[in-house]
Amino acid sequence: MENTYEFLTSENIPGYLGSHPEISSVIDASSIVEMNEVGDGNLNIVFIVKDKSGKGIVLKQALPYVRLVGPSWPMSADRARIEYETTLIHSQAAKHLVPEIYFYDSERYIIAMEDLSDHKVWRTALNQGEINPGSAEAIGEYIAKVTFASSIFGAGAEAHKKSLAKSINPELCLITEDLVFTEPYFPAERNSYLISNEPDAQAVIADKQMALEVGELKFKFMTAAEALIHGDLHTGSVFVKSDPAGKSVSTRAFDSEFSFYGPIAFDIGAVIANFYIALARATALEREEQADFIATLPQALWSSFEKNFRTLWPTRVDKRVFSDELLDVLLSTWKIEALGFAAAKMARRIVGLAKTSDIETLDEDVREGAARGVLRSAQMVIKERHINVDVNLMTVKVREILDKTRTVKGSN
Ligand code: SR1
Ligand code: MG
Repeated sequence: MENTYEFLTSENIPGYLGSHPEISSVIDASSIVEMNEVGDGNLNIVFIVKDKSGKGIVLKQALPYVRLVGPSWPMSADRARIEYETTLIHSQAAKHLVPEIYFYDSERYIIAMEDLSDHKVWRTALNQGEINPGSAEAIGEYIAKVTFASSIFGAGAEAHKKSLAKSINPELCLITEDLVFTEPYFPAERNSYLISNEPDAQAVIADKQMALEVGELKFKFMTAAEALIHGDLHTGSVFVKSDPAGKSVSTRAFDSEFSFYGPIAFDIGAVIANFYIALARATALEREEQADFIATLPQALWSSFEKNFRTLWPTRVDKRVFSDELLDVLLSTWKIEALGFAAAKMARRIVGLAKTSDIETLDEDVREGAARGVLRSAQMVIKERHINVDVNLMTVKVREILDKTRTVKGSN
């Protein structure tokens, strides 16, 4: 049944929208002039649809398989429901930081949502050399608000358990368990990299301390049902809109289909990893001003998360055992975990399946050094996090590695 539903096409979209009168104020289905398939993720079909007055809507449909690989890798389309429900739950805590949802079609696994095409995917903006002050702080606020609200601190024991039961997402969690927490550290069929990076990938596989650290993080990922996290919060899952001076005026986290009850630090680490990957690109391309800016983002993200979580703390459900001292302990623990998750997310994007355009679009000669730098930084961060919990200091060390491993055009 799940595999037999009709997929969206530019032929059937006008009729489909016409059959949903509840969105008649969002878009005029009788005057559709543009339908662009823009799905650049690994899993779904995404159309941006515009009417003749310029009003738009996004239709996102989950396929019954992984788009990146094709029908040979079947995947439950129920992930669309997870994304829909999580976006609604997250919007209760941080409405201005997620897209608006118009409806969910449970028969065809389609989410109709706000057209944010006046925004840019943050990864694209960073790849183009942009500087977007304010977005790291906004994402720190998003993580703090949605995790606090869905945790036992914000939701209370019963609501936490009920929400947890509705949000289990075993298939997509398994992707993360395999691609982030297993395959990069062992010889695996789906791993790939430049031949010149073979020694770097082998060094990761030979790094027994790293494998141990990753094992601990994987256990945490699989068992710590702390809050309803986004689950795949990289810079490709964030939209930014900046004013002409570059200041972010709107930041939205989207694409939460990997959402489940997991460790709060996982989303923080995922974003930090992608800042370090963006830093590797900026370093490789000698974009010094941008690299200086990107280097401020990990701390900006963490500080905003901490500030927002601390602000919410007095509203927690049970103040007897969940004391102010406990909050300090939790924040220290989450910072160390976030750096660990960041390291695992860095390694996976270089060695494992599903890479990032930040690195992949670099010329091979330049890519070699950037990829090496990200891998060596991941090996450093995952171990140093236990003794160096200063995010800025960690970034300085990552930068030193990236500067040292940089390769230039014609170096091979
Ligand atoms: C097969 S899915 C590969 C990756 O794409 C998503 O963005 C997640 O990061 C996943 O690991
Ligand atoms: Mg995605």
